[in-house]
Amino acid sequence: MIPETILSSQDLIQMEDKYGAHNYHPLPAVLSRGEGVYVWDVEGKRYYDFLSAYSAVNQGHCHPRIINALTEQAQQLTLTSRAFYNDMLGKYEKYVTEYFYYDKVLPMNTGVEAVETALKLCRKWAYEKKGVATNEAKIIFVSGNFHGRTMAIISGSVDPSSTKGFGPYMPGYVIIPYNDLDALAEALKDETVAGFLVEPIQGEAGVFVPDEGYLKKAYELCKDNNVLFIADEVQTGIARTGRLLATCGNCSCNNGCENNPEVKPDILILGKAMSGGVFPVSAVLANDEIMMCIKPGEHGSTFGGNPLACAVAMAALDVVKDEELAKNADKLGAMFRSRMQGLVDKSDLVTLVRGKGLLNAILINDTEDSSTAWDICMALRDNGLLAKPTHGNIIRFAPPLVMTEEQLNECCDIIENTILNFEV
Ligand code: IF1
Repeated sequence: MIPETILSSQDLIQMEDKYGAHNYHPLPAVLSRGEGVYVWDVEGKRYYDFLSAYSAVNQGHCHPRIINALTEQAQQLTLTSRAFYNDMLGKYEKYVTEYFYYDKVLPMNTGVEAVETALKLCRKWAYEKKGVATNEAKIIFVSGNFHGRTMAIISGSVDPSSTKGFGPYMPGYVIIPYNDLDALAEALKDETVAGFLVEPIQGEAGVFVPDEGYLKKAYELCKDNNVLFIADEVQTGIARTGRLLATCGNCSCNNGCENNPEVKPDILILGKAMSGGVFPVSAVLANDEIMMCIKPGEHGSTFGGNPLACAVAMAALDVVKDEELAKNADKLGAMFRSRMQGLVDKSDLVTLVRGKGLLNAILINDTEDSSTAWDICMALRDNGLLAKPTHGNIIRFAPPLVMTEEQLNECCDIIENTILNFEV
């Protein structure tokens, strides 16, 4: 064992570089502690976290209620597998289905597993209920999507960094442009189409918000054609965009919009903040007509729905409601975009701000292959705020939703000062 005390940030970065696969390119900040909206590096420097582990830490780092649920349950029972019953799963299933207004849940661990699960469920439904001929079912993806990194999921991606060198790909997909209802209507003419998979806001694409009404109309088109509308809310869900789900109506009632949902996905996919970033917890929700198409032995996971995950997820979702995080994200998001709009007016470097709730991005006035956005993120880091560029010239801003107005204003000051003092 190497004694912990002698390892600097530089040592730890070198260690990862030497012993870990090079499948990421992290910003050089080596974090060792987190609390609420803050993280600290190994040298003790404090930062505002504006990534929130890609929206997994909506409830803030190490939320005491969630950590308490974790440690209490960890001393009782952590895993039984689904070969036996346990005293947490049923309680969690009741809790989560009532929370999101679905008949049933299928618990998984990571986001991509939940997306795979949703696609399997959709295919099964196509053969059992819609009457699609064996092995003929198709699923519509949209370009610019990000749903994870397994072989089945990258097969629906158009991003070369996701796909190149990993073929052959899974058949049975149709890829159409995002935010294009005509293309969807056209693709839906094929009667073997079983499902339409979509992110309500595209995260990886650089926080791309579709036109007002796109989701609702897309949903109606799916209904007209007996096609399942599958929402990947792994990133947009759990209050991130200023409502519990991004598919909810245009309000911040924080109660699941059971009365008047803008769109009620036939299959809802959740992950990330289901656990407040404590533990991998994902879920697929659907009503009986769809979910009951999967029978015992046809799908599962050793860790899916384990007692620890159940305890953590219930605490994490309690926090979202009790602390009214959707409302806070809605209010702070509007403040953030208005401050950033001010920056767009003042600086030639920032051309646009977009987003919803606390899922936002700014566009940097430079080419995709320039290092400007990265360099700005390095300067932000030096000034105590962590964010990451995407697509070279976009910076995503997604702080924990437990932020206060005062903290948000301080963060906007940091971003403003950094950018106004930045020299290309
Ligand atoms: C990484 C982005 C975020 C997702 C949606 C499923 C998954 C994700 C809508 C899979 C994952 C991540 C993972 C991440 C980068 C990232 C991301 F930049 F690609 F767009 F969040 F902003 N559906 N998103 O966004 O979930 O299996 O990872 O739990 O590090 O690759 P997972």
